[in-house]
Amino acid sequence: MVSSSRSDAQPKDMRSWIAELEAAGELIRVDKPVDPLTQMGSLLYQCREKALLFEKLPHGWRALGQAPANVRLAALAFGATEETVIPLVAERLGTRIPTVMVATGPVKDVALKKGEFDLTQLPVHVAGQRDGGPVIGSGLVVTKDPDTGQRNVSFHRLQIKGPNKSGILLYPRHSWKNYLKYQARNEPMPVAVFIGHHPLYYAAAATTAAYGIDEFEIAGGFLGEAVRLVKCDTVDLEVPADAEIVLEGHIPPHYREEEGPFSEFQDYYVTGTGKNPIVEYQHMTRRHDAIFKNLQNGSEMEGCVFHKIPMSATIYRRLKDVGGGPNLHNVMALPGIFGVVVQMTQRYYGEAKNLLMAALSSEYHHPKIAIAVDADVDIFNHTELMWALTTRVNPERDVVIIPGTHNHAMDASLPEIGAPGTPLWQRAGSKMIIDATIPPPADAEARAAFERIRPHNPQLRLEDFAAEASLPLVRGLPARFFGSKLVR
Ligand SMILES: Cc1cc2nc3c(=O)[nH]c(=O)nc-3n(C[C@H](O)[C@H](O)[C@H](O)COP(=O)(O)O)c2cc1C
Ligand SMILES: [Mn+2]
Repeated sequence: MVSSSRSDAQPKDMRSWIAELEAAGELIRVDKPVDPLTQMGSLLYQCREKALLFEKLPHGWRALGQAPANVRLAALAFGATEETVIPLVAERLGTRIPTVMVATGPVKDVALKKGEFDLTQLPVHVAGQRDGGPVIGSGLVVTKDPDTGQRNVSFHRLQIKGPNKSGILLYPRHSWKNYLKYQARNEPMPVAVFIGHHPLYYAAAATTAAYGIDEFEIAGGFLGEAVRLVKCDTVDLEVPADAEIVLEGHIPPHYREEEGPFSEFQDYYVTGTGKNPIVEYQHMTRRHDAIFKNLQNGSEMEGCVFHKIPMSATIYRRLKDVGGGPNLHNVMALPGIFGVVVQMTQRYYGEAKNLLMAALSSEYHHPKIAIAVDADVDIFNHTELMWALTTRVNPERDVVIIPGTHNHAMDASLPEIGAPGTPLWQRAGSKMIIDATIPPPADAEARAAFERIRPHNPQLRLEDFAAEASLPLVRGLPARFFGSKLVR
């Protein structure tokens, strides 16, 4: 269906998101000049509570970063809270909305041919001291399966290598699979990269679903509205009409070049570095007053937030039917995202281990360690998590190691097999489950040993008794002290 007029309701885009952040008091405007090559990475890396809008960048650019800076801000984009966002996203993963084609859109305001644009003039930043160069971290890459025409959308780091050339890291998933098909035909793979949009597009692109599922339909489900697509000018691909910038290009077959190092999601530089493919760009379109998007990785940075939400929600969705419907409360990826915590109340002895095994073999390659805890453990407070691990675990019974598994190829703690850019690339390792749950409610007697201490009057406030006692004094207290709804 092609409709030429814009719908009455303004589509959700990066501008509506900036307005939403500002209204919520979650946006910091940086009005001093910032150099993306030497200064921006440092500013992004220390801004973990709020989003940053850089207003004075070289060549007149503005750019958004750390938006979302953390799970709390990601929850805001979904209209949820830190505690409710994962069950909500798990539900929305079940409602994909078909895309609509439109004749044109804001991203077509300006069209620039090869020679008329220069990637080195964009405000692309260098994230860390040892990075190989400036890297577009916010480019969402659209490709197609050449056999079926099925679309795929995913994140890929794009290291700037010239006015119309970048590197690309293709981790062995769907766009790598598409690329291998083009390579077998000895043909370049057409790509379209869009930069700058509503964060739910980014969350959808970071979702690992079945091969053949269109991540734009997942984005529609997340947004609660159909994604509006326009045709690219020089490749047979479609991109969001309401993005800020689009680059059109192709990845030549068989060709590889040195790429990396790059400040990655685990907070390390080197994984994935090596001989990787490149992208050559022949066309750019953008809004008249396009706003750039900078995205920095690191264990607790924006890049990891985009991993955490769909990964946790996908695992939640997988676990909710294990054994006919467990009493599952929440799932959350841990820092560095090779671990995941499952919050549940066991119905039967041993049920936690059943769920943990499923958590380690989902759509996602990352999780290596899965931990189960009860509802009274605040999973967003890692002091609470460490407390549960040390006071609720009998190691010989509750810790199980599964040797000889396939693990994430960018987990530096495991031996690497093959090299990036080749079909053999992987890490062979092992996985671990830790059951830190307490006995099920059906065994009330055994469970009683784990009843947590509570003072007589948890509703009393120290500041009502001593004027100098202010909130920071109680910040470390678990949410349950205040009668959180998690207490069961
Ligand atoms: C911030 C961020 C950066 C990422 N960078 C890359 C990358 O450089 N290369 C890559 O192959 N995957 C990268 N990913 C992971 C993929 O986008 C993600 O796994 C996605 O689900 C893959 O899509 P697919 O399941 O359609 O293959 C990144 C994810 C995020 C959130
Ligand atoms: Mn995919």
